[in-house]
Amino acid sequence: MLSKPLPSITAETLERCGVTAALDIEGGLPVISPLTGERVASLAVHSAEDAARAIEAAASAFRSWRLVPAPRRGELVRLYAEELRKAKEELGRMVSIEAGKSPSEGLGEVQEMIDICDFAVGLSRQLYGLTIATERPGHRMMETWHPLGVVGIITAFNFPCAPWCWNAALALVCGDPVIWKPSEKTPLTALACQAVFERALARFGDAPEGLSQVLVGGPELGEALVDSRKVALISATGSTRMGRIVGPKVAARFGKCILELGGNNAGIVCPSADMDMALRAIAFGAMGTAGQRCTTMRRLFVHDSVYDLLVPALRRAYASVSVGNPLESGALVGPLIDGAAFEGMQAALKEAADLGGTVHGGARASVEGAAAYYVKPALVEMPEQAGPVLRETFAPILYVMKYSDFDEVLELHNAVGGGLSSSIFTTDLREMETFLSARGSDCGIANVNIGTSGAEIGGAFGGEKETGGGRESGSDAWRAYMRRATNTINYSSELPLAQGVVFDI
Ligand code: UN1
Repeated sequence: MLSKPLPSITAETLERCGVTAALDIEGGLPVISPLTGERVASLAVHSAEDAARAIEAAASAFRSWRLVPAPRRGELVRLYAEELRKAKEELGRMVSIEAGKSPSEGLGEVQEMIDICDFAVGLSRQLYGLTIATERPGHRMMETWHPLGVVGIITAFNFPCAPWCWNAALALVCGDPVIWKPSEKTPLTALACQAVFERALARFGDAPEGLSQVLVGGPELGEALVDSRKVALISATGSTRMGRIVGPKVAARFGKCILELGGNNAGIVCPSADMDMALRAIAFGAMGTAGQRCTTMRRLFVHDSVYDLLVPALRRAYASVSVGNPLESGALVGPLIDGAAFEGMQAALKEAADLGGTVHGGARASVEGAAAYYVKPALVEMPEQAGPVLRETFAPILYVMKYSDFDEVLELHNAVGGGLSSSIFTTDLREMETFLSARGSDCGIANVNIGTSGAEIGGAFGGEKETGGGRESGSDAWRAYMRRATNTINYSSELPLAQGVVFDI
């Protein structure tokens, strides 16, 4: 059991990352570790004026950073990846302290940062535009990609650092300064990432001031970014509720947005599935990170011919999974972020029971005392997809339903607001390909024989519908951080007009 050593663990860990901020500001922003429910720091917060100054500094950094050749910009990100490798353990620990993740998941999140940096370094030599066949003789048509401007990055508590880096690493090689507004619940990890970034900056040498900044504080700082015409792109990770506010505000000023919002991710278990594999994938997808990933598996459709094989095994896995302080005990399931998350979970379970659901688990597990919220993950057998099953509750609840017809289950699968991640467990080629086809999963991520969570960096990450439509990290996600210009050059001595138009003067 932990006997209050957290604040010193926090201070030492932050010091090793190079964070110099005072951790005990009277009346400052309280930072609570969900591991114990205790306050580990109290931080000075930025004001709206600070945010305005940060935006000015970033705008001025943009004027010079956009002129630095992209491969040289990539060098800064390469140095950051080196520093991240050195600081991996400390940063992983910060993630565990602030977000309650297991050491392995905390380190995994830092690994995602390293991976996106490596990806971005390669990209810094591949910001390709097309050369396009033109209908006019003696002409050449091409497109070029230019830096876009200041990028405002808003992130959520559940992934306190990786989503920032997915954006920052690409933005920086694309020529854009970044301003980060982390979740109020996880500002320490952000300060630690920034301190490690400053080590890379010092080695790089001649980067402009204000290239990467962090704003610590409440929603008014995010609003300052959202409302500023000097912020060309807002990349926001969080709830659909947040996205409904951010999206229209940025659109009203014709700014650009990458929205990575909630999901209501499902798995389908078909008769031919490898049941042992499905069981393990579902267990990680639904219970991992205490159900607090945007990609967490929240709904499961099991074919009625295998229901009585899989569901009892799942129930056993749910009953036996270790819940506890993962830094102390090696438990696989850590705490919920706070009391409000616990209340939300209990309300959803009650609603599910009222609709005829059979709830297994879900009760509070008293691991660390009154202010820490550990729960047994809940498996809920539902008669149909209704009520809370249609919503994202950010907690470890898996709603399980029977299906008999494949076409029907595809309809049910897509009949929710979220469109982030999905998976099918089958060895039947037709089912597999149909799930991945135009009439299959409508999500941004569709997997076969793996769970819904744990996406890797090379692929574009994000989803459709109420997930917001944004794509980050891999594939051609970089294009969102640049502006495209189409250039037509006439190297002839004639002036032919396109579409054969004649205009002789
Ligand atoms: C999130 O929860 O916001 O696919 C991101 C995953 C991680 C990212 C989750 N790579 O689970």
